[in-house]
Amino acid sequence: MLIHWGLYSILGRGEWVMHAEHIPFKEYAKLAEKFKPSKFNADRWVSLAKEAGMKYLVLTTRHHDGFCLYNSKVSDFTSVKTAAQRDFIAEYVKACRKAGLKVGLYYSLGDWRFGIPKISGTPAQARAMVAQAHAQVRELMANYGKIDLLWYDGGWCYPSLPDDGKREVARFWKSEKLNALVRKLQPHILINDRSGLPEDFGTPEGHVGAEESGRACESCMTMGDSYFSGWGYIKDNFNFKTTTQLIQCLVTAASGGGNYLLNIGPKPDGGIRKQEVDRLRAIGKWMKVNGESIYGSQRLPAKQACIPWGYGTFGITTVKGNSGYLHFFRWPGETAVVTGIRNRVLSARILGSNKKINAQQTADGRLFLKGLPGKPPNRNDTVIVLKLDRRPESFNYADIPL
Ligand code: FHN
Repeated sequence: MLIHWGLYSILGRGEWVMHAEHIPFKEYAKLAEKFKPSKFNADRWVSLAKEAGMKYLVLTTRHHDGFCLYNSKVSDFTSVKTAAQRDFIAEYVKACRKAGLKVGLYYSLGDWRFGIPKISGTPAQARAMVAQAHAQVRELMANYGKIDLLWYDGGWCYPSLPDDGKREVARFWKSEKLNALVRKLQPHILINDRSGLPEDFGTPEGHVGAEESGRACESCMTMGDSYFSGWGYIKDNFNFKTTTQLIQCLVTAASGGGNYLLNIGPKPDGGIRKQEVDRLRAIGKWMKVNGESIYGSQRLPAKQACIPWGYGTFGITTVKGNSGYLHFFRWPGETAVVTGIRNRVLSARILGSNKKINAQQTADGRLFLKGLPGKPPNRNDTVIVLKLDRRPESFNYADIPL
């Protein structure tokens, strides 16, 4: 679960509202005197993530607007030194650990109060912004116990990144030095790829992507519409993705061996919108039955994956060990035909049922699954698990006597 929450939530027009509406900082900063979230309860946020089957959370410690949800000694623009008088990050990390979930912290390197280098602001302001980033990342890594994931953002500083874009960003933020400090303070931590360095995992945004084989990947996405800056609370935006779409994104990420980081934008009082709660609970209900097809999923080795199983018919496949999980987004009725499987199928059954399915294979690699229910047991995604004779293998097109 990714959570975007801060002063911008009060205005209810997305997390970029200060910049997008050219709100003078002095005017925007007054919001801090109204930020007294009466319904903020970290345990409730964390338990909802757990109910959805999620294994970790990532909460904004500071977004581009500069307002810190934690006790920073190098800024007065924090939730501890203004009306709320609370260290929300301290409450959040405690709740994650109590629930047995991993702790992720989102930190925006960029801070609009210092301008945007090469667009606005002076070199002195740019240097001060870098110094703030190093000091605040040190605070977050040193003062809040074991942190499992550091999710940088806002490293972009340029209107159009020069050819060596990422290296330029890493040079500007002194990211090698910064991340060496992070790993010294938190030796086991995972760092994302948004400080200008590749570090531990890639972060496709707004769509499900994959990194080159062997590199970890985490696709992040809003639950509402994907239009720009839909991560923070938007009061009157009802363009939410359906539960089916969200589950299909989760499955697609898992089919590539990646994670899916799904965002919510809590209301200014700390409450969570019904649209988000309903979808998280529905995902959790599906995960209770089908989680084994997601957790620990691997990716078919690239050389073998030239025919994704059942390509173009029922949906998508996730694999783990000697099992293949056929995710039926479209239900075929009483008989399904699945192509591309090179393995011998030892058994087949619908997850959530103990009833074995009649599975017959032909020499040209087609699998017939017979005696299925006429209607899909789960309209979002019904999963059929195949126990296989060895690690999953696909046919190549050249092998198929078409
Ligand atoms: O500008 C931010 C945006 O507000 C949001 O935080 C997303 C989340 O991945 N990251 C940046 C846009 O890429």
